[in-house]
Amino acid sequence: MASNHNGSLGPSPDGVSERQGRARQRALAVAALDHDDDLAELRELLRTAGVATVGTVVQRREQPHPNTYLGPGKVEEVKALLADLDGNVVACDDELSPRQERNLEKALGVPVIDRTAVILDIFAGHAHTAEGKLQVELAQLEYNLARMRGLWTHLDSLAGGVGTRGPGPATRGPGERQIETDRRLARDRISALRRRLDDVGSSRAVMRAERNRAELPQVALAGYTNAGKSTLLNALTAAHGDGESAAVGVRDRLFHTLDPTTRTVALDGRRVLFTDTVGFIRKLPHQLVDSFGATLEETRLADLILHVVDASAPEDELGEMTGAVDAVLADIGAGETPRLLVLNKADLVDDDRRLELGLRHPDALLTSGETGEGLAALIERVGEDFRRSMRPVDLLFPYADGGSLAELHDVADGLEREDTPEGVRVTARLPETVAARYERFAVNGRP
Ligand SMILES: Nc1nc2c(ncn2[C@@H]2O[C@H](COP(=O)(O)OP(=O)(O)OP(=O)(O)O)[C@@H](O)[C@H]2O)c(=O)[nH]1
Ligand SMILES: [Mg+2]
Repeated sequence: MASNHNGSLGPSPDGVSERQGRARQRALAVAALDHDDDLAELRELLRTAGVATVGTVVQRREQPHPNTYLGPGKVEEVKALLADLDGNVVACDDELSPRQERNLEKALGVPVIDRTAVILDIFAGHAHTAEGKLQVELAQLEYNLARMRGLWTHLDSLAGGVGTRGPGPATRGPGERQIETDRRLARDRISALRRRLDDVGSSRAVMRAERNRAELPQVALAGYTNAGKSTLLNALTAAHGDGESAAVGVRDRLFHTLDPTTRTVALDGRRVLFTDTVGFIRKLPHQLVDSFGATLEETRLADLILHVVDASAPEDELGEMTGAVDAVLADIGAGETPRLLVLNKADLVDDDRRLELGLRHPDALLTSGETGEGLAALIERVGEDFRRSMRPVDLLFPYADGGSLAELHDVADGLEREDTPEGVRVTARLPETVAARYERFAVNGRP
């Protein structure tokens, strides 16, 4: 029987080995890096995409080779290893240029996929809502559009072979016309997708405007994929929610959550909205950041970001993960939003490491979505953050705007009201961001 070359990954519910006995796709994972690495993350990505990893090759070099990603000697080594391990695809840990991809495929004789293609493939498999599917398709099309040159060369040489048309240097072969058609089709589809996403985006904006009218403070759970964001949201809503919402899906696989979910959480008498959304990763494909703009907007517009990280990861990995998340947050325009570091999966951390984490991240909170440890402290801390940002407001609500006043009770501190001929005069303390939303009711132009 064929053996499972999955190494330390072992069988899993997603494991290809379990489903088919032998994986159809058997990848050799390769990387050009300036440091040593066991490519654990790339293997995990491949596993999530349903591809078995039969071996890994890391070449230490400052920069990937411009033509072939790996140097010529390493390419030969990979070729030999593919034969030894019976691999049928090569997966690279970076996004390849179309040229690198083409040259590598030619040299190795097997399909070459890059990190971006693997991530896009996972997203495609995990998208459930109409919006999620549109966003992923857009990202995939943009990725493919840059790569159709490969197809062109291939078709052109094929055409020359069958002799349908003289492939002389001045003539345009059928391959070239084919690629032009493909490109045009892809561009048309891209504009159609953009338009549809704009429509979805504006209905999302309407929903958001409705939420904003409720004036509730908004907290976004952001962080590396698989850090436990959805588990935390479930634990928080179970303990402090309105008791009405279904649990968010949780699984030990990368990018399980793609679509944002918002839940109400009670915070010493006031209500706050928590949103769980798509996770980030190192070298997150820019096509995804672009096409997931509407989804990431939820994070960008939050009053507070809880940056959730898997505290059971070794220190250097933890640093890399938080760095990657900080970079994406800056990228999407959320760099200035107040942020709280949440070290999750505390139940997997021993006493020594707890001490070290406390010293290295004195402002962070240690939580476990699994055992509930630290959740009360987290709620307390979020409340404290909002209270600290509170400022006094002096507002006048015309009688016609009674609704807005009712909602104010949910978020205000020390609210006092007085009926006047012009409307209800209110003094209270409000979180800074919420106060800004009430600007229009300010007395004397001073909220
Ligand atoms: N031991 C332990 N496991 C946890 C904890 N929180 C989450 N997990 C596990 O970690 C895995 C990922 O959890 P999720 O909540 O799906 O993580 P996520 O950040 O939402 O992941 P994506 O949506 O894929 O980005 C699941 O197998 C969870 O059961 C925790 O506090 N302790
Ligand atoms: Mg999730």
